[in-house]
Amino acid sequence: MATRFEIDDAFIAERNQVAKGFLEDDYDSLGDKLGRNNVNIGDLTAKAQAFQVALPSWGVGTGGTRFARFPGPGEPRNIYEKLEDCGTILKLVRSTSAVSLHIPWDKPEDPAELRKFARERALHFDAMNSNTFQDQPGQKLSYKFGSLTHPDSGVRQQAVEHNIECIETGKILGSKSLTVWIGDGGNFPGQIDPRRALERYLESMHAIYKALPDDWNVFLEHKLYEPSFYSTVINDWGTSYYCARELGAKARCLVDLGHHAPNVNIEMIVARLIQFGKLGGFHFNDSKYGDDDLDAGSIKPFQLFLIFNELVDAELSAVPHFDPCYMLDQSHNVTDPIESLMLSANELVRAYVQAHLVDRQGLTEAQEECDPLMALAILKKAFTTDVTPIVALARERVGGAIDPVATYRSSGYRKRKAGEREAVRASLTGIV
Ligand code: LRH
Ligand code: MN
Repeated sequence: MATRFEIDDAFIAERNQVAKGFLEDDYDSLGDKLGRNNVNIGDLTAKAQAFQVALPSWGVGTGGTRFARFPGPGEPRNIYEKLEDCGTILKLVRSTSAVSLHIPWDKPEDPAELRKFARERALHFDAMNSNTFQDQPGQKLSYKFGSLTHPDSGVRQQAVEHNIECIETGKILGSKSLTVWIGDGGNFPGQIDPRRALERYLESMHAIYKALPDDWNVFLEHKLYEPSFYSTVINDWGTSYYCARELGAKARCLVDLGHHAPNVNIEMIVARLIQFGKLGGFHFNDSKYGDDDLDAGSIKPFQLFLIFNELVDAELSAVPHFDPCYMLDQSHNVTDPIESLMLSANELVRAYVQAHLVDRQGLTEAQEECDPLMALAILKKAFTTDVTPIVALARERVGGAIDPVATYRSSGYRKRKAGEREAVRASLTGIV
């Protein structure tokens, strides 16, 4: 088998020598500045080093829209090449050791072999994602009019069996959770009976829930619209929360940032789900209009910070059973997916570290004394603190790259992969 080109640690260390420049000076002066507010930069750096976010296997290929997809050079053609690219991202940013698979897009012929291949690249598997929003070749019954909520019990049963198959594959891969997002809904008033559809969703989900091992979770992912454009069965967090409660302790809600109407206060939804003990995890991305699946922190970085402000507040106040799964879910239509995923992972680390800078006692006092201006000023002080030296040194100290994109580009990895991987035919439309 042809050797697969990889970026080695020595190359990263050599590039870091070049990039190190004033990083340590910047780090020390930031340390002095934070020290004046009794904030220990070493503790923050350790927190940054410990932060992990899972990569979406479907995110390392070039994404597209219904209009077109413009594949880039050296596209991964199968799950092994996708894991290669995930391994490269991990080497450079060190905060992405888990990969979330999508079935059947990534259905492994030999799950045990895939697990071994991943482990050789220090990767493990996060949530499995089922897919009953597309019809597969040879599939008996179509999901055109729904899946877990379809009027035909045969279609519902087929969709339940697919989810159970995802659990069985996940058990061999070492995954501990299943994410269920369904596009079920209608394009016309009257097409779907909302109450009957939700009853069928719960009936189907109870069957899937029964198949979960004791130490697994199932994440319910709500979405306002698309592919249905009039009504969606699991359209908002309230419906998702109700269902997670109905199903049981192993069922929790997954918040995809792009699945809400414009201007919805997502950090409030996060605070609610934390308080209700049902926050299962996130699909981080960003958006301007709809479910745009843009790079996390690229459009609304303050919203991302406010979400992490709620998460860190819960972490510091030791909310019981608080251990949400962090995943990226993005579509990279015009950038190199590896570069976008690296920068997005760093944006999450940045928001997490900044949220740890919030003067929580001061914030509570401002809230209790009805001093809104001081409350906002305290949040803004943390959000406007440039923590780049912490995020970069946290990477460097665990063997990552100080400047991941510059190191990646100077490695020639993409060009080398283009050589190794025969050109992928430009498919006309759709996500990888
Ligand atoms: C639906 C969604 C879901 C995935 C898919 C790739 O919009 O966010 O999480 O299954 O994207
Ligand atoms: Mn998602």
